[in-house]
Parts: sequence; C-alpha cells; structure tokens
Amino acid sequence: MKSLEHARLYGIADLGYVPEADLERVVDAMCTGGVDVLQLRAKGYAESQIEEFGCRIEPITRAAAVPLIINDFPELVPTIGAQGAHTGQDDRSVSDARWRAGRALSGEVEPPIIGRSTHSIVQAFQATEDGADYIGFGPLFATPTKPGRPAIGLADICEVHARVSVPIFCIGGIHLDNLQAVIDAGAQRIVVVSAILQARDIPRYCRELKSRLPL
Ligand code: TZP
Ligand code: MG
Repeated sequence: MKSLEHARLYGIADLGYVPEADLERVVDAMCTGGVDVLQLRAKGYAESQIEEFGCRIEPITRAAAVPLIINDFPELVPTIGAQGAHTGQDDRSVSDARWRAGRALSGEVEPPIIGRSTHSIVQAFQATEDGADYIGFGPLFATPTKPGRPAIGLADICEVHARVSVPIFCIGGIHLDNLQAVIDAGAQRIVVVSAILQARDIPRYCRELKSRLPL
C-alpha cells in the first residue's frame, strides 16, 4: 500500500460529480493517473449505499495499492476493507473515528488512517493534537464542491507547514492553472476533486498535476 508520507496527490471520488454507474471506471482512471490516496465521498447517500459503493471500488484501489479513505463513516472502514476515514470539523472526534474504524473485521494489520478537515492554523494544530494522521487545509479558493465554506486563501500555507508535522493536503478550488501559485505559497500536497472528475482524460490530468508537484 502507498504510504501517506510519500503521498502528493489525493483524489476524491465524489458522487456529486460521478454518476453511480461510472464509479468503477472513474476510480480506475484516477488510480491509473497515479493518485496516492483516494477518498469516497457521497454526501446525502444512506450508509448502506455508501457501503455498497465502497465495496465496489475497494478491489480497484487495493490492486493499485492506493489507500482508500471513507468520508464521514468510519464504522464502514472494516466492513469495506478500506484503509481509513476522513472527518470534518462538525463530525465525531478523531479518537472516536479511530475507535469506530478499528480493524477487527477487516483483517488489516495496519492501523486505520484518520484524517481531519481544517480551515485555519488553529484547527490544524488542534487536529494534530487530537491525533489526526493527516489534515486537509482549506478551502484555499471558494469551490462549488463545498458550498458555503469561505475561502481561506494562500497566506497561511507556509506557517501551517512550519507548525504542523503530519502531512498537510491543501484543498479547495485547485486545478492545473492555479497549481503553481499554490505550490509557490508552500503547498507540498494537494487534494483535487472537481478538476479531476470533470477532466476529459482523467489519467492524463492526474499525471499533469503530479508532474508539477515537488517530490
Ligand atoms: N473540503 C474543503 S474544500 C473541499 C472539501 C471537501 C472541496 C474541494 O473540491 P474541489 O472541487 O477540488 O474544489
Ligand atoms: Mg464530514
């Protein structure tokens, strides 16, 4: 399995952009393009439906050695055989998510990966204190993928990297045309949702993003 430490490009298979029937094709394309982590995000869907989506894509991410992260439902991690869960500021705590994602049923030997969304340096610091394995930091730019969440801009990227030691994935409105500005502001790792999912050639778009990220 690819390690979080070496991860640069984090992709999200978001059912807000991916038709249900296309899920396997899109996840396969993202893995082919070289995403280092892949999250399943299905806002508004029932838990049972998310479990089904997860079980459909888990063989694909596993074959590609890409860690599969489940958004919002840590208790589905063992059922699906995923590698971890992602929690937002309004979700359950990191430690609760970690407990729910415990691997009793999955047969995995690695402990689950628990990520946290953060929108400020204070939240980023708190998330690491709380034991998050990685954080999302953003949205850097306003984005329709996360409506109602104001942009935080690029100014704090350097400082958050200086103060936080877990992997930091900058997120929100990132695409090929603004990536250089994000990198110049100090980003080392990124999450990209809509730009990848709306690309005509997903593997190629992922490769382009990765080729511009510092190693
Ligand atoms: N959290 C902060 S911004 C965001 C999430 C889930 C969405 C990012 O999506 P996009 O389409 O890459 O702007
Ligand atoms: Mg959430």
